[in-house]
Amino acid sequence: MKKALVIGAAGFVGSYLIDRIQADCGWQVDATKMAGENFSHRGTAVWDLDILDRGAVTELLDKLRPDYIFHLAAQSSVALSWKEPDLTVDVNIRGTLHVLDAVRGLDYKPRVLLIGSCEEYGRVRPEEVPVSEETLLRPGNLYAVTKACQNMIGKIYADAYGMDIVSVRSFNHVGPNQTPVFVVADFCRQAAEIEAGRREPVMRVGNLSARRDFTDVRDVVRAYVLLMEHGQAGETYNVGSGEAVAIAEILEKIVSLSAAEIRVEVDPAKLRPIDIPVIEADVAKLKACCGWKREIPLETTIRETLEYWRRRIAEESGSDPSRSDPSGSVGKNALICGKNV
Ligand code: A2R
Repeated sequence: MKKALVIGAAGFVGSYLIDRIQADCGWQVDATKMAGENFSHRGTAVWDLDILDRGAVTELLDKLRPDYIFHLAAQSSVALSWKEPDLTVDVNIRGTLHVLDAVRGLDYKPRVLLIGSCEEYGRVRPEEVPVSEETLLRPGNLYAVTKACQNMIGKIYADAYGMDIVSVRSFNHVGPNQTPVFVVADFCRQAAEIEAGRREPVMRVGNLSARRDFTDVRDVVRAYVLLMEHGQAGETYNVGSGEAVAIAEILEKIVSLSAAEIRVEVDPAKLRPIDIPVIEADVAKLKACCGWKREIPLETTIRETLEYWRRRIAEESGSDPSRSDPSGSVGKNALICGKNV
């Protein structure tokens, strides 16, 4: 039986990815987490691993000898990268180097999938949208720089050492269980807290005009598995829906799904030092490689994410979520988001 290793499985994507691998591939799955993290998954052996510990990475790979390595471990927040530049550079660049060097030292050639980001494209010009993999990288923040660097290291290792490395640039992925550092989860949590009476009826938002390409995390991990099976070594593939949506539209959808009266206010703390107006994926290369296309509409993802936060807030406060929205999920008070900003 083939063996897959998911490095950094305790984050948002890990469980979804393992579910997909188990459903589609029949591979044995091992996973790693940080020592302080709580993570378990049915049918999966979980190992503690800090990718900054070069020796530990080598030791684990020698022991497990996986055929497929999904490298998810990262400092994945743009916002945190402004506050913790050392950590971001260390984990995303040095940590990746440790993984690739450990793979290089093996006496066989596992396939590695490196997970990059649309942020690598950075200050995309209007004529470059939708963004293909060949677009010049102009990273606009430190997280983006580290992911661009990871991608380049992957390419160098694939070419120089003949390693079997495939890279992706993932556009925004969303869904239940994402940390509210990210925008859809943040808005859904705020809406659920307002419905539950746990905060004043004001949604605090950052830059609403930015347009981003959002894909359900379950569609994203399906692309990862397909690329692991069919991607070309040394190549990079965009993973996204191919359709950018304004943050304002997402906010409007969430507010319209909410049972509560919600006012919208800009919170200066949520405005990033540099923001980029539009990022949208050209996914022709991904489609040509493995026939992937989005299956879950954004509206479904938003609805499920809001439901997730309602359940979570209700669990935290020991109350029944149906009391705040007797109709189920669709609310009555749609609000034009720009209006109150
Ligand atoms: O930062 P934590 O404690 O949440 O842990 C994250 C973990 N991680 C590490 N793992 C091993 N050694 C390290 N030195 C280290 N530092 C952080 O990687 C977290 O459990 C995992 C990444 O999960 P998330 O931050 O939730 O990212 P997500 O959404 O699962 O995305 C996975 C990949 C990343 O490469 C993103 O940059 C890309 O997809 O969008």
